[in-house]
Amino acid sequence: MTQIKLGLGLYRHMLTDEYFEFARQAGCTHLIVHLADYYSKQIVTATDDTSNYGESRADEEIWTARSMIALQQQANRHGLIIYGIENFSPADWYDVLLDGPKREEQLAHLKEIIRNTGKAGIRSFGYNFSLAGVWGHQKERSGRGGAFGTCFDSEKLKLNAPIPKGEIWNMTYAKGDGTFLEPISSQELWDRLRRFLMELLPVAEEAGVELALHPDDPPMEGLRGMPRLVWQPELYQNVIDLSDSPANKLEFCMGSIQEMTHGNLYDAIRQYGGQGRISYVHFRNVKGKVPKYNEVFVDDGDIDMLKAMALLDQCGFDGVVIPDHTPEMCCGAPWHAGMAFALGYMRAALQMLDKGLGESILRDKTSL
Ligand SMILES: [Mn+2]
Repeated sequence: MTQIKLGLGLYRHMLTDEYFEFARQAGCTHLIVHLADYYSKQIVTATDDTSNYGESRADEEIWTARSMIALQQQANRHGLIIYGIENFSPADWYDVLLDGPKREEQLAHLKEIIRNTGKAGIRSFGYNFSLAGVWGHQKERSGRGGAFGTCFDSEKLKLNAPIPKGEIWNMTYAKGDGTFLEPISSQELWDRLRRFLMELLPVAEEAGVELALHPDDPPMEGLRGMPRLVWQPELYQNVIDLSDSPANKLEFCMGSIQEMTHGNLYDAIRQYGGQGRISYVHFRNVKGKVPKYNEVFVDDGDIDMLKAMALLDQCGFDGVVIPDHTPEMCCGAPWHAGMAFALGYMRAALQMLDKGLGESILRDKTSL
């Protein structure tokens, strides 16, 4: 039997009994939840490159042990386990990212959040150490049959549009003064990540929580005048090499890694899965690479997803796979239909592994 677990990612407004029932009905046993308080516009239009996702507000209550334990219990009542939380709220850690005056105070709060995550029996905490964040995506009817999917085309963007002060991760945390963030070097950003991990990893280890880094999405070397950290597959190794703590893990986004121009996804699964460093997986497919790609249905992209799942299993990966974004299907419930389609495919892939078909999938000459 494969130890890989099927999960669904839910945004904060989806943390309700109805969404939990939907996940369980689709065969999920685990959830990855977003608690950060943001109301995302999701997509930045081609011409509107200073628009942001909205406001980020600090919300103490959602991050308390009491609140997280209650959420875990609510999921448990539906036969689900909350496996991970994805993303800090920008309002809670902007000065950790920017090395600003509130860094110490915010680090103390992040440590408290990690301790509470452990108290709620949540194994993983996904984070994205980025200044520009996920930026420049558009949504077009580019999926099979005209489905709405997320696209990236660097030619349609002002790639170096500077980030206004008061904004991080496309979100406003404070009123700006009309000026912009000063560019920093790649080395400076790596140093900020290292200092963040040195502070947080001992706390995470003690709490029984893994800190799992998402690669850059889109995986560009620079964006909005700022460097990026993991924009090629080999750069993930630098993150691992920063600390051998068992809490130092990866939020392995197959889509983002496939979009990178170096290497290939299968070797990345062997390399990082083989080191036991994958905490959980964003199981999504894509056509194309940087500087132009489209996110597509799970069975319709450049990745042989059955091979990817078999490789994860062969590495002994025992964490959760979730669909991540998926094209929306034209119907009364576009998000649900897209997710149900992806989950059905993933469930079939896991059942094939249970039947011992992983080896033959990996031997199959037609696989990529
Ligand atoms: Mn992802």
